Amino acid sequence: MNVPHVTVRHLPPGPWRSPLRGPWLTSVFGLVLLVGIPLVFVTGLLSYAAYNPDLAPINDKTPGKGLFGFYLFSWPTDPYWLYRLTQGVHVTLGIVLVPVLLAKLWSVVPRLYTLPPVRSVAQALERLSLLLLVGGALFEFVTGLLNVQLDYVFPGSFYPLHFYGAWVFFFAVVAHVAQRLPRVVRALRSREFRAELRTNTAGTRPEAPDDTGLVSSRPAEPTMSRRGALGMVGLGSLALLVVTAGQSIGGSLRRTALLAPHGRNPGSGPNGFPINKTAALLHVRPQDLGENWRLVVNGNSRRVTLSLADVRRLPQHRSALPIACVEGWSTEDQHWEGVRLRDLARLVGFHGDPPGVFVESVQLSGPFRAVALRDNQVRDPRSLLALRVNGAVLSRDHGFPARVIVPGAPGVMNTKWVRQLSFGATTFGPRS
Ligand SMILES: Nc1nc2c(c(=O)[nH]1)N[C@H]1C(S)=C(S)[C@@H](COP(=O)(O)O)O[C@H]1N2
Ligand SMILES: [Mo]
Repeated sequence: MNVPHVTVRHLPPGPWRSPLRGPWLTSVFGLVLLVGIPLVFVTGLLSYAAYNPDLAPINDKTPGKGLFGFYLFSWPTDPYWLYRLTQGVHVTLGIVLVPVLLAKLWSVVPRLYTLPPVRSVAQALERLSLLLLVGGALFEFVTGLLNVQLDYVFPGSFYPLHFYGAWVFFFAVVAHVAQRLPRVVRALRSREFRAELRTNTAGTRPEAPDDTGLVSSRPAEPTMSRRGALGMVGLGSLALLVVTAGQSIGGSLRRTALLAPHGRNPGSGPNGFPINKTAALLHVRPQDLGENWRLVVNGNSRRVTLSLADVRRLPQHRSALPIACVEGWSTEDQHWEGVRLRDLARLVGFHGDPPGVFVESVQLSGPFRAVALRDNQVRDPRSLLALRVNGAVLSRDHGFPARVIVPGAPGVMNTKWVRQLSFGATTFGPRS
C-alpha cells in the first residue's frame, strides 16, 4: 500500500538487493528487541544493586557512578533464589537476543551507508544517535559475552565499561524508539503476521517502497520467504537458549549448557557443583587453611579468636541455598551447614538486631577476597558461615574450612576461605 503523500525513498542500488528488506521485517525484529532489551537492562541494573555498592568501597565495582546510582536499594534476602532468577534472565536473554540483534542490523545495514552521509544538521544528529545505538548495542553484547565466556578479559574494568555502556545504549534506545515508534506501528499494520507465516518463497514479494528507504529499488528474486527468515532467526535464538539456559536451570540440563564456561562437569559427590575460581588459581596458600587457621571475630569492643574445633562446637544450623554468579551460571539449592552469622555477632556483643559485617578471606589479593554484607543479610537465619555442604566437609575449592553463604545474593557475597569477620565495622575497611 503506497500512501500518496509519502515520499518514496529507495536504497541506493548496490549490493543490498534482498527482497525481504523492508519496514515490516525490520519492525518485527525491532519489536522483539523492544521487549527483550529493557528486561536485560533492568536485570543488569538490579545486578549492580545486588552488590550493595553503597555499603562499602570494596563492594562497588563502579565507584564513579555518580547520579547513575540513583536507584540503589538494599538488596533483600527474599526470595532466596532472587539473584539466581534476575541474573539468569540477564545473561540468558542477552545471549538469546544476539541473533535478533544481528538480523535487525542486517535488515537496516544499507541505511548505514546512505550517501551523501550528511545532508542537514537534523540528519547529522540522527546519524550520531544511530551510531550510539548500534555502537552501544554491539559494545554491550560483546563485553557481556566476553566476560561470561572468558572472564577477566578486561581485568577490573568490565564492570564500569558494561555499566556506562548500558546507560549510553539506554538513552540511544529511548531516542530511537521515540523517533521510530509511529513508523513501526504503521509497518506492522501493513502486513498480517499470520498471512506472512503462510507465505512460501515463491509467493514472497518485496514490501511496498516507502519513505523508510529500506526497500531495494532493484529487488532480487527471493531465495527465502519472510517466514523462513523469521524461522532461521528464531531457531538461532532457540539453539542458543538450549546451550545456555542449562547453566542457570541446572539438573540434567547442565550437560546441555555447551556455552557454559563453568562446571558443565562439576564432578560428583557432595562437593560436585560448579566452582568459580579454585584455591590454586587465586594463590590461596595451603598453610593458611591448615592447623594454623583461626577465625577472628571482631565486635565494637570485643575480639574473639576461634580454632576450627571451636567453630564446630558452636550451634550448627542448616540452610538450602544456591550459588548464583554474575556470569549467569547458578547451582541448584545446596545443603549448607554451619554457624549463623547472627550467632557470631552475638558472640562479640551484639545481642539485639545485628549490624552488617565486613568479611575477609585468607586470600591475599583479588577483587573478591573481601566483601561487606548488610544488616539484613546478617540478620537472616539462613545466612551461615558454612563448614559443610551436602553432608560433607567443604572441599578446598568450595572454601574450606569456612565460607559465607547468604540467601538471595550474588555469588560474590559468598566469600570462601574466611579468616575474619568484623561486625559493625564503621568503615568496612580491612582491619589487622
Ligand atoms: N575468597 C574468595 N571468595 C569467593 C570468590 C573469590 O574470588 N575469592 N569468588 C566469589 C564468586 S564470584 C562466586 S560466584 C562464588 C562461587 O563459589 P564456588 O566456587 O564455591 O561455586 O564464590 C565467591 N567467593
Ligand atoms: Mo561469581
